[in-house]
Amino acid sequence: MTNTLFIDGRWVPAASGETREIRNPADGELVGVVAEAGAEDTEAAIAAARAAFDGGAWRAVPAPERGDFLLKVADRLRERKAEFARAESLDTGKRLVESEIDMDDIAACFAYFGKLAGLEAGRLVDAGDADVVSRIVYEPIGVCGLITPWNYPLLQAAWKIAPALAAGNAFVLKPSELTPHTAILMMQVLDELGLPAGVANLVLGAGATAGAPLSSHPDVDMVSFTGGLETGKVIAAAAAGTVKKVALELGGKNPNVIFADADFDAAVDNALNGAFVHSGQVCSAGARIIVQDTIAERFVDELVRRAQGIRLGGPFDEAAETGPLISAAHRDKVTAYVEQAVAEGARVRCGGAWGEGELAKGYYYLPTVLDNVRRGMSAVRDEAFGPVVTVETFSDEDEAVATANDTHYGLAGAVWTQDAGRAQRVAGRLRHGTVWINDFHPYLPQAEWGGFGQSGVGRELGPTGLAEYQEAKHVYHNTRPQVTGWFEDRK
Ligand code: TXE
Repeated sequence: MTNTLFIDGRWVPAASGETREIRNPADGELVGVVAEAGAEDTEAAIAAARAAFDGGAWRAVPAPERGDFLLKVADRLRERKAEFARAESLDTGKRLVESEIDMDDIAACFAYFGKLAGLEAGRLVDAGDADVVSRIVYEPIGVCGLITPWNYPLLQAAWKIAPALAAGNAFVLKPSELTPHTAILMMQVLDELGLPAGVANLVLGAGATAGAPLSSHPDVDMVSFTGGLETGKVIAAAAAGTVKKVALELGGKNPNVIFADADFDAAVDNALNGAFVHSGQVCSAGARIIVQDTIAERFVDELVRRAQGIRLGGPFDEAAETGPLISAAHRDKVTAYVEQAVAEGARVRCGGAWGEGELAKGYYYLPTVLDNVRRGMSAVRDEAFGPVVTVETFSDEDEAVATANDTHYGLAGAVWTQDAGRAQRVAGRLRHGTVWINDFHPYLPQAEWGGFGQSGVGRELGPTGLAEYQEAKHVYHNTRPQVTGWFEDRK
């Protein structure tokens, strides 16, 4: 079926008739064929969203009822979890159990914004005048362009869709062209549950064609993007032309700082999780291990030993602990990244090669540990977005903090120590949007997520994640209007 674009409440093919094959990165098998939208399809979706928003069918629904709708979406996602998880694993190659966790998180995200939707209608402001009622109301922004990546396809979309709908907006979603299927299922759910036509629209296709109008079109009021830094810059520049609001989550080069007094086994184990879960294709991956010099040798030896034992395999291989990279092109990028690191002097302690044998059918890259690296090298500076971790060392707290903050990104970081005072001091000094103490990776729908520096602009999740999709309006009501006499009446 190629009627996979959802525009104005109808399932349609691309206007050009073009399609795209989606293949499982674990084995290259065909997963499905979907419509390949072009700019004209996206423009039709924007027009539908504009008409739906301006017509008011959704924004006029009282906020608590919009919240109830999101709670129903959460329920429906829980009912259809197995089907959604399977679709996500086929598109991404990630382990089924990881996709199942993603689906639980997505339902929790809808439930969180469902509950938040009706809580606050605004606030009163003391104008200092008994005859004035001054209040702030929060209104939807309008038409939102939502552009999402392939690593957590539906999760990233949910972080945008749920608050956008809670706030009363209309949207056009453009998921990654590599991973469209769960977005299709999501639109089915929104449609079945009775969202008015045109409020939610889906276009599938390449970024430069199907995605680009969402950042440049005058009828789009806000663009929210999660993806790579370079694409983020292109989108922000395009959005500047019509001064639309921009929210960006652009990944990170995230430090995992380990002091000598840390719980050694827990720190090693979580360093593996930080770097190699989903083969490192995680915006908050702990790709920079920064370990105190007194334990560095022992720590790296243990990390390498454990990394060499990680079992790779496809999404339905129950023995597999992590899966393939998303595409041949992405594996080539990771390969070139490691080659560049070696050319700059890094030492490959393990990995640095493609999977062989059965794994040769997919885009596997072995868990890779690089040491002998220095600040400033590309391997330490740039995101690999693959199963590659670098090891740097430090001697004291100041050096640990300076090293961890020496990045143009600033998404997330961790500190490992059993000294609670040091943990808090270091957490306070790290210039990153999330700081974990003695843990790695957990996030909560009620806690803001986003980056300092070039990791992005704005926050998702938490109350701020809803505010991103709202305009604040000040309503100033003078209940006793009088002549001011400012200008003399010369009649
Ligand atoms: O992402 P892109 P790519 C990083 C990671 C990775 C790099 C490139 O380092 O190696 O980005 O990955 C759409 N107008 N992250 O090329 O291009 C595109 O179709 C509008 C980090 O796969 O950023 C897709 O839907 N849209 C990241 C989305 O942008 C455009 C997750 C993301 O694709 C567009 C993924 C355009 N001109 C990669 N060009 C994270 N923050 O978690 C592309 N797109």
